[in-house]
Amino acid sequence: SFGWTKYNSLAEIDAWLDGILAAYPTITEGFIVGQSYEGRTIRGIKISYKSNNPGVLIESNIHAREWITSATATWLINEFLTSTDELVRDLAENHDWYIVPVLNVDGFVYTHEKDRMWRKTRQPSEISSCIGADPNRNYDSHWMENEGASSNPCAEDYGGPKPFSEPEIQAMSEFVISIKDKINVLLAFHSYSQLLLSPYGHTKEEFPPNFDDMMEVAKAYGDAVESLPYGTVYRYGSAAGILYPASGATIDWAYNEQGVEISYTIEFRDTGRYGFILPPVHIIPNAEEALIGIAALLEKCKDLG
Ligand code: 0X9
Ligand code: ZN
Ligand code: ZN
Repeated sequence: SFGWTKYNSLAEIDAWLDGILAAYPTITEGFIVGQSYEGRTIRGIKISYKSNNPGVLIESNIHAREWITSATATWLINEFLTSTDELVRDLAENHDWYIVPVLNVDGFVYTHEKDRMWRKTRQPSEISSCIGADPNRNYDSHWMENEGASSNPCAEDYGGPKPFSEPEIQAMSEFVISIKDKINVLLAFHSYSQLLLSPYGHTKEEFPPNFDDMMEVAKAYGDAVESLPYGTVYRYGSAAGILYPASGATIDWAYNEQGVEISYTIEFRDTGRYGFILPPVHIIPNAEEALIGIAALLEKCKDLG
């Protein structure tokens, strides 16, 4: 059964989502991003308390093994709908939320049933017996440039045979385009390392025009997390600058090609002790950090105009 003291299967998440949509029919709306290679439905939920709110898009579990991301995304959905805390109510009611808890549905099911450490999609390659591409290298923005992805189908960061070759990423790109005039913030949930990563991903030689603003926004997130009693610390910078070059990622495509001005990768807990196999006792603390961090991030965006 569904809960946040354990990690849930895709079937459990889908059933829980159905329950939420049925319980909050006026505030929530289900949407379909598209179909995966194996024919699963990629689902999302819009939460909207009133019209003309600024929109925030959360993409989660694009990497199959990063289970803390969908656990956190579902916890946030629940908080936005049920919390009586004033900060959470303000956050929930003054934004329109578009949340995709599990984007890489095939990979996610595969991590539950076959290989806990699977990262990529599950679409076979035409040139190799290795399966899948890195969905976070498959967007059409500086695709495969600057050693930001591998052309080897067996590599974990294989960019795919062409941009948007993966049906999940083609579908997500169409969904982003369909709502891009309604959103100015995109948050891509990943794990692990406790980082806030801004564009650019494809080069560390250049920085985006609003880089200083994005760093202020990231600092606000990190400071908010540090205000909690857990002692968790986040570092921040551009993706290529403080992590490694990675081209064709969601946030870079949304920022570079679609004009989404605040576009962040958030790498959740931990810093490597457990890595992707983060024990479930971390779910709620991590989600609390995400909640207070996102609240501070959006508040800072508002201040900056
Ligand atoms: O490599 C990735 O895709 C992300 N790290 S992870 O360990 N979750 O795989 C980081 C992506 C950040 N880079 C860009 N946005 N370009
Ligand atoms: Zn380029
Ligand atoms: Zn990831």
